Amino acid sequence: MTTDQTDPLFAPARMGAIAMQNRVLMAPLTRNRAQGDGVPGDLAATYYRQRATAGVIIAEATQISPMGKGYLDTPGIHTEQQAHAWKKIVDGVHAEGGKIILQLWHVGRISHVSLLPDGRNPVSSTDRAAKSQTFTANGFEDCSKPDALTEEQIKATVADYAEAARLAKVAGFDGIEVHAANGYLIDQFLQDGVNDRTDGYGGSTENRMRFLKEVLDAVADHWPADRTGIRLSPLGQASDMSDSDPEAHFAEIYKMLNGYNLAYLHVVESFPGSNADPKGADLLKRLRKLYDGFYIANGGYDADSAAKAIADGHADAVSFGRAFIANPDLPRRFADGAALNEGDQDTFYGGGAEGYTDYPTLDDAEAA
Ligand code: 8OZ
Repeated sequence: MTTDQTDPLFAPARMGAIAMQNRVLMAPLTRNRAQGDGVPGDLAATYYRQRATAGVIIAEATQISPMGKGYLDTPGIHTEQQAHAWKKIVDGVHAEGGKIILQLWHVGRISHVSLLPDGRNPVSSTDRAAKSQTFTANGFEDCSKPDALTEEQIKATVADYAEAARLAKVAGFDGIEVHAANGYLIDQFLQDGVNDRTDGYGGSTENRMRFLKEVLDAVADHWPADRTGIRLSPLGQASDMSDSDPEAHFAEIYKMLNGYNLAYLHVVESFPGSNADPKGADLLKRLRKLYDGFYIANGGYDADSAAKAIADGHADAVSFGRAFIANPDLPRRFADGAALNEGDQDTFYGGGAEGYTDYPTLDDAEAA
């Protein structure tokens, strides 16, 4: 790899009001190292600060309410204490000249009664259980059967998004990303493989988009559109997700999003362990042409293919997950054509500093 080939990755860019030093973004990564009360710890501050050379960091999925939690030890953004802990993380990234966005998350039915307040059932668009598993104090367990949200509970959940957005502002983030991908609550409304409602939130594309639109309108109470992004996974089958006609459905969603003038659309294009289906890649390219704004591609890219996607006009930036876990200085490694550290899967989820804050930079490796 010559430096020239990766030049597109290092052209400065702006998405909405957020300026970035390069187009190598850090994808949101669930690491399960928060405390039981959803307060991110000091190690998280070190971890994110080490990765501040990313064009922008999109911090890990963070539950907007106690009912939005679906895995052990994920962080939250629904208490002042959590916001305060996040502020320390944000300040550290800013001190290094970096940018950091918070991903707002509600898992919906991808949860387990043991993780929820008073052992309550998870909530969803449906009362059908996900054929999927989640990670609890007892290891992997089947997802619990959910209750379908009533219209009143939908309103309260939308209000939870607004309050979480307010707290993200208190924490000083550069922006927020609404997590509408990967089979979680918003996706459970969007896609008809799950959404079986017969009220105004089910059936037509217009109805299935309603919850998402209400969430986007609610977070707009606290954040301008040009600091708000969204993540979608039109072809994702994670967490028992599917749609009968993803191309037609997501075409309408992308066009609807044009009207919001968001900072960006972030698309999970492929998934670790799944073989890239060329038909899927074509579909995603056709969909992308319908979106007018800044587009972040994610999944299965390396430096070369990311630079090519930008040069070809498919993407404006590319986010990297696994590569950023193991390479805190990933943009520099791409620029230098340097070798990458390999990530250790055993320490992806849960644990302490090992596999979290101890991956060496090129400078560390030279000094050693
Ligand atoms: C991996 C493990 C747990 C959660 C996602 C938030 O897929 C996640 C997630 C990923 O968006």
